[in-house]
Amino acid sequence: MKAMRTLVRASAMAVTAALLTAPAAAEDGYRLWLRSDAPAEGPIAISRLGDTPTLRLAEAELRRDLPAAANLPVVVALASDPAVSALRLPVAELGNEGYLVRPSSIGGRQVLLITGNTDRGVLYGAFALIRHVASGGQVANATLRSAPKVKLRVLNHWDNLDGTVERGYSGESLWDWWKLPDYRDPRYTDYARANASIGVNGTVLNNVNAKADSLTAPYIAKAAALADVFRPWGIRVYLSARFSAPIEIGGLKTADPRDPAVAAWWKAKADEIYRAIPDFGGFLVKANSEGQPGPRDYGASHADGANMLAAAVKPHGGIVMWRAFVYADTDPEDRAKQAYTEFKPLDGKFADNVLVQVKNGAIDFQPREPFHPLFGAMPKTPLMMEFQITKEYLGQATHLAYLGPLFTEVLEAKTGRGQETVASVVDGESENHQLTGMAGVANIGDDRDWTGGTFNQANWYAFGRLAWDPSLDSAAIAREWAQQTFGTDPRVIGPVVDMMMRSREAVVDYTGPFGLAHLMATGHHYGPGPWVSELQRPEWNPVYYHRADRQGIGFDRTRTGSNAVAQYAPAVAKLYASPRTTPESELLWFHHLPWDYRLKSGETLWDGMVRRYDRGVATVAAMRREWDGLRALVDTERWEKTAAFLAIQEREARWWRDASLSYWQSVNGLPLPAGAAPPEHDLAWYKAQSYPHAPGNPH
Ligand code: BDP
Repeated sequence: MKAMRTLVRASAMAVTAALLTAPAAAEDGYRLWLRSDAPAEGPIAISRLGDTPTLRLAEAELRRDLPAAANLPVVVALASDPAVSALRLPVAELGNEGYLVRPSSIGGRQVLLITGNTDRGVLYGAFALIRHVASGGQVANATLRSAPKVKLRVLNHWDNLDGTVERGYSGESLWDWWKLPDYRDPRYTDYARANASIGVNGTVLNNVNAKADSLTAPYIAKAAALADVFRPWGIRVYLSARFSAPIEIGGLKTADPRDPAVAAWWKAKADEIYRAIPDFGGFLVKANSEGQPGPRDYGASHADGANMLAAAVKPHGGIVMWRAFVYADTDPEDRAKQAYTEFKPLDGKFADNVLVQVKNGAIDFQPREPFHPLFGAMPKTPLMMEFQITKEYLGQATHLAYLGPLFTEVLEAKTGRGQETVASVVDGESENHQLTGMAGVANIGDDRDWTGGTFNQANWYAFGRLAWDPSLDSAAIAREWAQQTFGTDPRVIGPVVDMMMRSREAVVDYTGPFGLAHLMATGHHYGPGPWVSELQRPEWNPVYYHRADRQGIGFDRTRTGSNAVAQYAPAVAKLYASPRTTPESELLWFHHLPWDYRLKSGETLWDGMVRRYDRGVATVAAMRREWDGLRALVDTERWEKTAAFLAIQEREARWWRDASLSYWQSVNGLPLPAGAAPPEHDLAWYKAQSYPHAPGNPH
């Protein structure tokens, strides 16, 4: 009996001890990369000079996130504060969003000063210090300075008013339009905080496939409520505008941008929006693309449409982001050429508050695309980069694909005009544009961990960091994200960064190597469908892109084909003109080659393709093993979710490989090279797979 009592007491003590050491809540990913709690031993000395809502947030963030062990008092202050201006620090080059963090002497005391020319700059400085400390740096010797290279750093939410998200794989929309404006979910604040921590300063609330309703008074009031929440975090709201709204909600007979009544309607609409949202950012427009209305419906140009809207927001300081993602069913031209053909002649015709928003590649966010030929081709027009953070074509929510290398590969690409890079076009350096921007199609939803999986958070993070500074290194971003997300233990960080840095290339390998693209299934775009050929518009069919036949595979975009290569500057066009000088990673994007074409490795194209598919699957298997090794070092909930996702990814990588190979074999009749495993099923089986309820599908 006594022994029993002792045992009970002992186990009760064990439970109590466990409770004391366990975190207050399980780590479910909600806190993203901002994982510190208020220091247990009381906050370090933090003082704030000046008082604005944003300065107060900067102070609160430091109190919440800096470790108690920090051994230097911290002062947050505007550079214009007399105590700071007396120091004569080099603050001019910080602009209105940059920050400076450095040990200084204020009022005879040694402190760590966080300053900027605006309170937003100070807030970014506070987050920079938190990032520095969370990735292993010290408070005492922190010396950090940075100013954003890109002015508009904007998320594009493809969120619908009914709560669904087009190409969203993380639950429903974060915006509860129905309960807005009365109920402001605290999550809106957490969203703004996360964005501010990585420098995002704008958000387009609604889908580019827009409904006119979002421009009606009730929805303007709802957007205004969100803008109120976001404002102190330095974030402006923008709206996608449906070009035909004057007809749908304005009672006009036309939306012709040259009609004065249409222009007057938009002007009045802009005035109405600015009364509710004085710092409204402006409009994003998808026009004459995939069934959306636009100026071409009236024989007017994209510049006519953009400039008419630009005039409406101009008196209020607003801008228009006009998308170049256009292609038409009536146009037999290579889809990859159409945006350039349409927009290049308009260079110099856009108003000065218009940015043309260009996707990173000429087709559509594929796992790999050469940079869009418009970059470098419209020197008189600010071109805004559009990346897709949500991984529509890279395995959606469950595949681990860190997009940092995809983003930097495009940004670092040379346009062929001297030393110009895509980044220098986007950040304005190349042509000295002041209005610059980068957009990322958001991967955020109402899932508890925001993005449907821990590693998807890294893509949101990397987008923000690269929008701030497109010259950052993707591995360095992976490392700082991983340290903030999992802690600084090198036994974790090494494998995590390694997995991340291999992941995107693995997706390229198992979905379509050597520059193949657009091979996915129809509608939901989930899984393989290289055989699809019966869709109404030719360029909706994968066969349009790969052009595989008994002799060879690939899209000839040289002079003997569509001549899309001529859209690049001569130095780049020359490289792409020959398969020998085209990077092998982009080979079949530009060339139709025989299956027995000799790769640089000496093997045939076909053997090389099979090897890439196998390499992709093998890399995912290796990533799984690496993650397995971290079981004891990562909190259970996040570890298990990622482990389950990696198992899905490995299965689906095999599916992609096997389905693709069995289809290619049905076309080329070639055997697999020695040692390659035959596909698990026959082609008919792969073709029969159907997923009517896959998420993110537009409806
Ligand atoms: C494609 C998506 C489609 C979007 C379109 C766009 O499949 O849902 O509406 O891009 O960017 O990638 O407008």
